[in-house]
Amino acid sequence: MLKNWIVAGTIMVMLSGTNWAQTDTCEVANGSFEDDGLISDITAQEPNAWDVNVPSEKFAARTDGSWATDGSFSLFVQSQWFTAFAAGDMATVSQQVHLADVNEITFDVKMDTYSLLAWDPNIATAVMLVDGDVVWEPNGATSDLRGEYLARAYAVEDKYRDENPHTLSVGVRINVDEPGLSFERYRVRWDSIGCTLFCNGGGLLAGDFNHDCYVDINDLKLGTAVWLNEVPSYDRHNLFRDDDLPGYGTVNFFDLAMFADNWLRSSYKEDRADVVAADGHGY
Ligand SMILES: [Ca+2]
Ligand SMILES: [Ca+2]
Repeated sequence: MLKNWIVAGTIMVMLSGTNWAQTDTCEVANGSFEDDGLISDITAQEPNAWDVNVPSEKFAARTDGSWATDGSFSLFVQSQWFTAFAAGDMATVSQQVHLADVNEITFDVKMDTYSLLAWDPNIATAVMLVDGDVVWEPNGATSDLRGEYLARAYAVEDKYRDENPHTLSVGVRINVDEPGLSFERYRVRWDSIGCTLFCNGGGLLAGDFNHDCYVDINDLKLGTAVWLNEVPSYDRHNLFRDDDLPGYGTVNFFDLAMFADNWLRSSYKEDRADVVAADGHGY
């Protein structure tokens, strides 16, 4: 009996020393939209765990098998055509999540148009929101948003990392007033929505480019490899963004200063104090 307790205790110590995700505090229910199979109209039948907010005169949404990165199904949301829109019109699905120890919300998105013409980012976009605020949308520096956005992540900002439930939403948003009739359908597919804990929930530090919970020589090597390069704003090496031009940043001394602030620091939750956290930009 005593021997069993010693074995169990040893395993618990080993587990507590790992930085693997703790699924009990990081969960998006039915984040892969597999629970229900095909739903031809989610305003008539909500996908398990998700609340639907899809104004059906302007949008349509379903779960289907036309594209999936996990399992067989994904969420498909599209704008209606021959319809008038106001800037800010949205179609979303939402659920309550606990983010206290969550560092990233991860997901895959595909965006395309019915006509196969370019997707102008000024007209519409895919959006992820927390508590109604947009926290991720694809980089607007491109003139055509069509494409697959795989293994994307929103780094959860500290303001959401508390004990309160927060509303996570995904969908599509119209960005312009379209008083006449729209002759395009903007189509977004979402799949594999999940979450990640880093460093026992302590989060990643600015400059921890290899995600091992320390800022050290290995990260410096990764940073110097892009030194003075022009990179997209969301690039993880672009730590300081106040000097960015729209859509682009340069990895320079401003970024190095933030990197240096975290030099040789650990971000394990138990070690964490007065550190500079990676900010909320996705990558
Ligand atoms: Ca799926
Ligand atoms: Ca590191």
